[in-house]
Amino acid sequence: MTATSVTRTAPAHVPPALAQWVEEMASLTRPNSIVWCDGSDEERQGLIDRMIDAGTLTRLNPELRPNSYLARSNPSDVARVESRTFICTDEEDGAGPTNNWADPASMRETLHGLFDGAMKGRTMYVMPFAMGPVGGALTRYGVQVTDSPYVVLSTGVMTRMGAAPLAQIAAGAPWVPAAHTVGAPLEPGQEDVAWPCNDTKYIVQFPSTREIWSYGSAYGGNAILAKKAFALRIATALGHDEGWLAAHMLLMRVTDPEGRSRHVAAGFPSACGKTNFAMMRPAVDGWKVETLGDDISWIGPDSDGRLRAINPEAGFFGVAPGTSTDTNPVAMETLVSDTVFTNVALTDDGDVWWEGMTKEPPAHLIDWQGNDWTPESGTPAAHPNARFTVGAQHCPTIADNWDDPDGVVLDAIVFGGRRKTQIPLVAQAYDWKHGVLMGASLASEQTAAAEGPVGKLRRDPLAMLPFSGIHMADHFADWLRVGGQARDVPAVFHVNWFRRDAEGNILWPGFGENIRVLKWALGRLDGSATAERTPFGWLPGEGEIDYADAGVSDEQWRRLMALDAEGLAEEAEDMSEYLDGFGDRVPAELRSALHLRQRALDSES
Ligand code: SAT
Ligand code: MN
Repeated sequence: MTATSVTRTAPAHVPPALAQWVEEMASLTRPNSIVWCDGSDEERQGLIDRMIDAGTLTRLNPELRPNSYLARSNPSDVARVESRTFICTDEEDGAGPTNNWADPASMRETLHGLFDGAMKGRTMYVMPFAMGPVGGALTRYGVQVTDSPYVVLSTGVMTRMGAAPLAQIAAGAPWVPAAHTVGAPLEPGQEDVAWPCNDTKYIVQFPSTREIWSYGSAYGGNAILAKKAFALRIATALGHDEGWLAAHMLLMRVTDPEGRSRHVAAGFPSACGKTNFAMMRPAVDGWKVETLGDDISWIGPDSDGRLRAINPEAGFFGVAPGTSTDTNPVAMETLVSDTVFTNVALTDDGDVWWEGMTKEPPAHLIDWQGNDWTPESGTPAAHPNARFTVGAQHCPTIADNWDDPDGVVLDAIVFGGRRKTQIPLVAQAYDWKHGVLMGASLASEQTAAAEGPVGKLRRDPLAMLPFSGIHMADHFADWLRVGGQARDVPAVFHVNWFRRDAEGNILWPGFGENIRVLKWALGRLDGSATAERTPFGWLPGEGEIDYADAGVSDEQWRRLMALDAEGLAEEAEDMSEYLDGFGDRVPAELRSALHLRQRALDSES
């Protein structure tokens, strides 16, 4: 660590406001040097070499897993920390009851104290990035500074990063500043560790000034600020002002045997199989599913008044445990090369392993903390939140229009949760308003793994519980408004792959068989599939879904689709109380859609 002077390598055409912000960040955090990232292969290779030297990355066996690396995080830095995530709206009630609010002025003071000298002994990387195809109408730009080369490598996979977005910013595109440090300054002569971080963590969004500040973590959404912090939290605020929606939704193209393609966005709470659905291999011949995104969609009206969507990201940051050739063969094929794995186990021949990848675990592994592991160890070999980071272009089912700057016209929206009881396999909303109610009512039953009573409903409105940068009720209103102003809205559906019978057996096989549900849903768009009106929504008409071919008996089908008016009425009452918690900002239209459902259920029971 010899260099103590700041090197300035700003490329030509850096706009003054950006140069000034970088200057301010440098004088606050006092790094040894500043590197402007260009997003090139050479830059990436240099970072990788540097991280291998530092012990941050281990090169995997190039014959088994070419161009791929393993990172092991500090055991205290393994996931997003919602308790340390703050939304600093000017008014306290601007953030709403689902967020941690903090006063912007005092938070700024806290952050300035923490960032003061925080990059000493390190390099500050400046990463201009685009969320969405560079130049696209829905695309937005950001610049993150960070002292973590791991975060640079990850951001290079998850976004379009470097020279091209910088050119857009230079041409006047607005940009969101995102300041990140791992909070581990190095004194002269002090040796670095493989995964620097700090026990104190802050992930802070300032929606009105469109700023992000993150301190102390290098893991996932805490540190790759383009992802949840920008593409969902700041983006909900941008969308609120500009008339579009940031959604926690996968995006896919479904093509029927006649060659007709439709685009579908789908939102599910975590642990409901979003990545599996986005990469589905259909069980019905002639149908094709292609992937445009697995996590985030930005949805907005085009000049014709139709709703279009893009995936703002450029890669997948997916949970590894549970991924296998049975559950998600497409993901397994995506990961054969060019992947950064974090907190998975290392095999003796230099490949990766995680729980669920194979039925039999290997006889010996190095676990995610770097210790010897055998099946007798009694601990997970991979951390449950171990991740793979891989570019979208490596996915064998990536759609050829996934990075079309115009995005794709949305034909259908699907919401879903994990529900053992009550909720039928599929239902169609009567209209957009009813569809927004379905999305706002999303909930999943808690599993035994989570704290709290098993089976208790955890509401996760629009699958956005930890991801809205504005008051959730205002976000509901944005959904109603964006759809209400569109000339043509996508049809909205609600699905539940997880219903069980009285004995606890799962009723629907899921995975590739889910195409049967999509087939009916898309048939509704042109009126070729019939439906029956119920208090929950439109249910598939008799014989519309060929469940027998999915191995589902008549009796199982009856249970899958059964509506228990009394149970659903209780559920509606629970939803009504839940909405009370958002106060008088809840849009009247949402209330009226819920009243309509309650009245219909009352007259049934
Ligand atoms: O860590 S991330 O926020 O990127 C992933 C997730 O928790 O969904
Ligand atoms: Mn997600």
